[in-house]
Amino acid sequence: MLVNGKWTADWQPLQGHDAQGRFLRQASQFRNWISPGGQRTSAGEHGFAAERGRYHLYVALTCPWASRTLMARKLKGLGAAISVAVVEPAMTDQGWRFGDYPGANRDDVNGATYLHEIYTKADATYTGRATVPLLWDKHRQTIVNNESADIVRMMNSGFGALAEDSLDLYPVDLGSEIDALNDQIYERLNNGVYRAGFATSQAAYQEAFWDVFGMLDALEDRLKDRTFLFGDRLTETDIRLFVTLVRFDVAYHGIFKCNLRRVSDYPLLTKYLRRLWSVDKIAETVNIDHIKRGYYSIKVLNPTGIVPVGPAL
Ligand SMILES: N[C@@H](CCC(=O)N[C@@H](CS)C(=O)NCC(=O)O)C(=O)O
Repeated sequence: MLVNGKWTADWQPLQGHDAQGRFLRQASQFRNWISPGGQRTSAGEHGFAAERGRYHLYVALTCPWASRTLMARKLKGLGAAISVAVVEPAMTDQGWRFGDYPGANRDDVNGATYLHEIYTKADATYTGRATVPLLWDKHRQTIVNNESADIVRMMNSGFGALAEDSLDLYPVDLGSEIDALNDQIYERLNNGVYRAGFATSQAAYQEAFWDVFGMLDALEDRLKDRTFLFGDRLTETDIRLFVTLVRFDVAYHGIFKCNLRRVSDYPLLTKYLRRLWSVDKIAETVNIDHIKRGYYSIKVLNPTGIVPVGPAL
């Protein structure tokens, strides 16, 4: 991670732990907001106006949080307005790296080799992890935001006429229900798998493990009579669930020891996953090779770096 703008030690996936061995995630630090007129909205500085070609999104295809933002970009028709760069899937000892791995890019916008260079370009004294997703402003030469939940909402409503308006990922009438279900899915499933995978005590692992499968069971039940989580309308909550489901059998079941069941053992979740996969352009945001290679390159969990061949999909 970066400490006062300097890269320190080797990259470690372990972000932090409490006294019981529970995994703790770092809070995102850049929280500015893009809006049609550039006026300050809920957070951050003034002056990030929605303009075609001005913003650049850095992602890893292995990363579920980054993939949320890629999905929102596609669904909101912002592909031409917001450019993207993809880092290589395998973690290096200096974190995410740009390069020539198939499906990855060089950094044409900032000419960086490692993602952490972009954090220090924005803030020469930054202390924290150099995470994806990261939304960069080419005009002001700084980071707009590095929190995927914010970026998804910005893509939904911050780009005005540049975005597709036939799809509203956060309809006003569902706002509080979406927030409540997002919280449950985040805690028990999206981050639950990480809490299981990075636990450093048996008790913390088991606590997370049962959260994960309790949530999957509850979602299987919820989907009995619905196309999407809130009925016929696809919302941001579907995006947030999809990114975890699509990684589950190929990564979390193995490397994070979430192995009571696979998603493919849940008939309705499997149908739901296929349904979303076939929604226009969503499949383009998924790269199973990057997902497997990325997770299985986490040395503390897999010292040999061997990537499993299966499962058959
Ligand atoms: N709160 C962030 C979390 C992002 C995050 O943890 N990204 C991971 C990849 S899945 C990362 O870049 N980790 C690098 C590191 O921790 O050094 C978000 O949702 O945007």
